[in-house]
Amino acid sequence: MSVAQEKFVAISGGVGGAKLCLGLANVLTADEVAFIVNTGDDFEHLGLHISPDLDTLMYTLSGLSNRETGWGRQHETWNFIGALKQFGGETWFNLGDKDLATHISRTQGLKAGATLTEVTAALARQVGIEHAILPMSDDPVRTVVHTDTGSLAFQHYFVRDRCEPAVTGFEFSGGANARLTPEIRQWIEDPELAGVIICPSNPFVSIDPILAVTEFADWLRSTSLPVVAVSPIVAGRAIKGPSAKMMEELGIPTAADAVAHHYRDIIDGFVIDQQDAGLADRLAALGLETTVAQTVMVTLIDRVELAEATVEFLRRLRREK
Ligand code: FO1
Repeated sequence: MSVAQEKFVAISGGVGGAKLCLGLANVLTADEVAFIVNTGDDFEHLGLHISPDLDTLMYTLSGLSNRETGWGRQHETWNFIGALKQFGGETWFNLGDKDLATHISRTQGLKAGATLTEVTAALARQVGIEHAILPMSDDPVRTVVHTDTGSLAFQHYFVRDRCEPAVTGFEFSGGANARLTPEIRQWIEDPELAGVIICPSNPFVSIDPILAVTEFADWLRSTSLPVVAVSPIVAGRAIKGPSAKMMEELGIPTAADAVAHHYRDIIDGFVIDQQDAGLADRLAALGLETTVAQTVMVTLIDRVELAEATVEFLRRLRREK
């Protein structure tokens, strides 16, 4: 008889989300938490299938990540991209020599007929990760960024054009037909599942693509389990990345409660930073439970403590349901 366990799933994309996932991986075992990750940033580049958010989480959980950028590997060298430049190749997307091995291994696995979930599991295992890193779907979903100067593939917007164009909207092509994977289904149908965490990722280009997988969004909206989100906005600013800039361009107030409003039909609770404690009343008006924590994660302890506070919040909501 297995000891009755509580299991959780966390949905994440980008560098900010990966920080909380690292905290959760330090608080919960591989049987207790799984990470459902955005693949809307994926693209074919130089003949390789590149999955940036899967790699950011893999490198973060394994301790291999570049601490300054949050993406790519530490102790990286750039001989390949330097040589490619000499041949006039595309060098706007910086591929480090060690990082290249990840993309080549993934591309070979996919070409051999493995699913993105299977390839990701093999790579993660080979760098010593026990927790499940689950792509949101094995079917392609691609984030398209609509801007005042036209539509852009995500990496063209984010890296090549450095998030400069003003966004007018987003599209997640393939989302409607993208199926949930058996691996995710196993976690969300597990009777021991106790709650869902939306990590402090960019709501528009890291979380919304995951919600574009219709089967998953339908389950999130219908589950009686508590769902909480951790605000990616603190005191009107994004910790990292273009979340606040996008909100301004979309005419949305750059405030934590505006993010809660964005998630209003799927969340029961919202985690805000101490600096935003004054927003608790506005969140209550949205019908949301709120908990105040330090959501700015600088150290590993910050990551662990935010993870603990978030899990405790879910437990409280579960008891109150
Ligand atoms: N982000 C950049 O801003 N510049 C880059 O040159 C870059 C290269 C890169 C290579 C591999 C990888 O996995 C991620 C990379 N990223 C880069 C981050 C990438 O754009 C991600 O999509 C963002 O982290 C947003 O999720």
